[in-house]
Amino acid sequence: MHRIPQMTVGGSALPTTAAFDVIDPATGEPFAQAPDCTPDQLDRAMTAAAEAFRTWRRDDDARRDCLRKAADALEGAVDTLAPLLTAEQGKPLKDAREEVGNSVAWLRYYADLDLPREIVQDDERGYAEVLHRPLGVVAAITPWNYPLILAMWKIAPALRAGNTMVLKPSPHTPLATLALGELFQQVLPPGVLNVVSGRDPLGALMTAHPVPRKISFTGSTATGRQVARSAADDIKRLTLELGGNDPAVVLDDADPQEIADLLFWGAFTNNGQLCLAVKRVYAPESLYDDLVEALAERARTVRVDTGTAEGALLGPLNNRAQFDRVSELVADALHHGATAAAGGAPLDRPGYFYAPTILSGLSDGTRIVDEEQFGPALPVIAYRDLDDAVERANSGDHGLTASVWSPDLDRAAEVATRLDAGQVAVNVHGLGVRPDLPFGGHKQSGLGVENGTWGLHGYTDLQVLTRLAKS
Ligand code: TXE
Repeated sequence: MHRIPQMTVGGSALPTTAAFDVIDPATGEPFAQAPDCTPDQLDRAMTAAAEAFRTWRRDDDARRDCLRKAADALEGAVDTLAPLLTAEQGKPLKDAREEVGNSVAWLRYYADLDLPREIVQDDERGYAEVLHRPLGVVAAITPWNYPLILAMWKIAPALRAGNTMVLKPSPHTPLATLALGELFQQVLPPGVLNVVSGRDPLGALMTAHPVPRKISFTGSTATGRQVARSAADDIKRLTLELGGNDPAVVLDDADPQEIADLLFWGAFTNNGQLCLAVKRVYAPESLYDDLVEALAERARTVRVDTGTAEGALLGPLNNRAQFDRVSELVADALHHGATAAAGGAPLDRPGYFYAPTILSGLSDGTRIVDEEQFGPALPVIAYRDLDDAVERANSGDHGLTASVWSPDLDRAAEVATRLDAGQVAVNVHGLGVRPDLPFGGHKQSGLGVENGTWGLHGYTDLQVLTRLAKS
């Protein structure tokens, strides 16, 4: 067993009074423990954050400075954080290192971001300015697919805007986030970032708690609904980043071999455990067999192994429930007449390993097409009429990201903007995930956006300052 990392409250470690097991997804066995936060300990974290807010809100330059120091500290800790992330999440070590690197980039982006004053009037009649005021304590709740970067999408803008935070990672992946809290004890004033861990009921306690003025949540649509209900009681501000069932629409002039690599990785990055992964492909009948085979060839040859194995490109799924869900959705598709052009079953080894799977011969109305699979199984659906494909791509309750694939860039862009999603892309999927662009879902994929100035403003309330001119 690894050392139990501590929760961070008020700038120091909070002694662990109860703990729960953390499972290694590559073996299915417990390999560490994490603290199980009690309601009393959560109160202490909220109080510490509320007290820190009094001074943290005042000095923007000091906040920028702290974020820069945090970025340096994080960059220096990649050799300890990345292996922890791989151990608890399952992803290959190089991907874990990249996640730490991206988290550093997000911190630096927000530290360097210039926020111009918004002066609407300044003349002989008077003065009017729109200010962005920090909210107070933010309760941040994150999932298990990208524990560090998704936490940083919240930490960096919320803190830069002058808020303080109580952060809770998923019980499946608490360790790297707890370690981040320990690391930042050295660079942030006490109480600015508090990190607690616990099972799912801790999330509900946080959203119902009277202290936070905002909840920032990334996770499933079902839990997002509960979070929104809970926030309604005292009108907490809310950002929800929920799931997606993202379509890729291939046009009839595309070359299957040309697009196969980027399309494959658009779907299988992080083993498909990515809100913005391609979750279904619509391909014209004329290209269908060639595209299925090009994708299947990549699925058959990609190296799946433990995250620490040299050359592994995909690891195991993160947890038993997700493994069971992917297994069930693929079995359901096969039962209803689909063909597995690649994969189609778990790998015969301990842990939550699943063979990268390409499914053909299925259509809308099959569960794996209509629901978010969040795993390494991609359905490819044939279409005859493009308008019909666009309509099917737009069906369902999600609208996170989408892509269109064609050498005719204007035609592809025209089709892309007919897709109902927060980000659309041409000949690539997910290119718009950057610190300086807004990321958020249409329909039930979310509420509000993260990243860029738009995301930062989500951690503020507007305040209008007016005065009459001197007479
Ligand atoms: O998510 P949950 P789960 C999707 C994906 C997956 C499904 C379930 O389809 O199959 O969600 O995953 C905390 N109040 N995504 O069950 O429950 C929980 O402790 C407040 C998409 O792991 O949404 C964790 O920290 N918080 C997603 C966080 O919510 C609560 C990424 C997410 O857990 C809570 C992950 C409650 N009542 C899964 N119950 C994406 N958008 O990328 C739980 N939590």
